Amino acid sequence: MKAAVVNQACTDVEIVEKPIPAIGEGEALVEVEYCGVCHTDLHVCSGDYGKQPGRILGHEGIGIVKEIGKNVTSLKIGDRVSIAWFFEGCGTCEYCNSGRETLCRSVKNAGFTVDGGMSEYCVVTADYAVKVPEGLDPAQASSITCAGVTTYKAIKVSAVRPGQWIAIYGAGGLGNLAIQYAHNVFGARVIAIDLNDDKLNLAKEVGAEVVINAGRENAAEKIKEVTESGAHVAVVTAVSKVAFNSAIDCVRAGGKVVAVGLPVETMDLSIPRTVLDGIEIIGSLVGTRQDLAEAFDFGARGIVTPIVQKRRLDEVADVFQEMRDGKIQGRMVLDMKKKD
Ligand code: 8ID
Ligand code: ZN
Repeated sequence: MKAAVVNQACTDVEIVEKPIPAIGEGEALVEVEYCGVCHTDLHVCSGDYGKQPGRILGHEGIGIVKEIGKNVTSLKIGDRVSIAWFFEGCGTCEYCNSGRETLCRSVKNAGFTVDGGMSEYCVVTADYAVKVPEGLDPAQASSITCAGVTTYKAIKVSAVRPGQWIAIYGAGGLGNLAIQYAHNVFGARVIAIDLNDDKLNLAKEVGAEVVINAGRENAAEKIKEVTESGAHVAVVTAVSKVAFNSAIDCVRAGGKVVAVGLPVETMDLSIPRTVLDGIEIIGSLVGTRQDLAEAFDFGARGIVTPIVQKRRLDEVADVFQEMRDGKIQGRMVLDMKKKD
């Protein structure tokens, strides 16, 4: 089978030929249909969180179960399932047992610590693969498997209420879905901030009430002007500390900043600002299996519609470069069967 892996130098992605993996007890073999390209794949490829040469990338995988191992009761052959960053938890620790399984200290992450979905076949831990509901397009489901669930969860964590202002920094793959969940599911008023006008135009089309190009305007000042005293919450998906710092400045007293983007940098945090204005800064990591099931459901009912474009697996290096260059609208999804 063909697979997209981290190259030996940990500088880029490459396509290699690999044997179809064998499954063990509790596992299933999935024939992958689609796998979205997330900015996290770029970080993994560059060794930003530890070098993983030869690792099969991808954590926005969707495919069909072809084989099940011994003692699998949660899946059957023919089911359509996800291959997500939260690939498996231990199932017994304080995090797994308190609804915070993505923080499990022995977690396995697809496309990082175990082989992921940018491949014609992939092995999943059956009890951790979330089923895709009927009526949800599989290419769109792939984008919800990371971008969708991550932003849905981040907005949940922000506890924004209907009618409140939410600033979403970064209108890329995650940001576009964040806008849709914030507006269509949580009933919030959305301000989208990016550096790219095309992404901001698309942000408007999917529900942003106000858009700000942070390359031309001081985003925090503009947000304070529009909202009178600042946004109630900010969700940062941008891959830059500049955006994190602006997000802290843009929220009103008592506001929350939910950190989602993963640049390898530090943000500046004024202690008086944090204490005197009661600002909360919260990190949010993907979502649980239940969060993913909920995020899928909004997609299946047409309440959010991921914007996806299908590409061939052998175009993966081009897609990575387009992402580095900030040229992608919505999400590029690798289509394992696409030949033209
Ligand atoms: O669980 C998590 N926390 C999680 C899950 C998935 C992805 C975190 N991530 C991380 C990724 O690793 C990455 O660091 O979220 C970040 C965004 O992923 P993405 O949405 O897949 O990336 P993208 O499509 O390239 O979008 C990034 C956007 O940020 C804008 C870019 O123009 C682009 O539209 N941006 C940048 I870069 N700097 C900006 C700035 N200073 C900015 N927008 C506003 N201000
Ligand atoms: Zn991702």
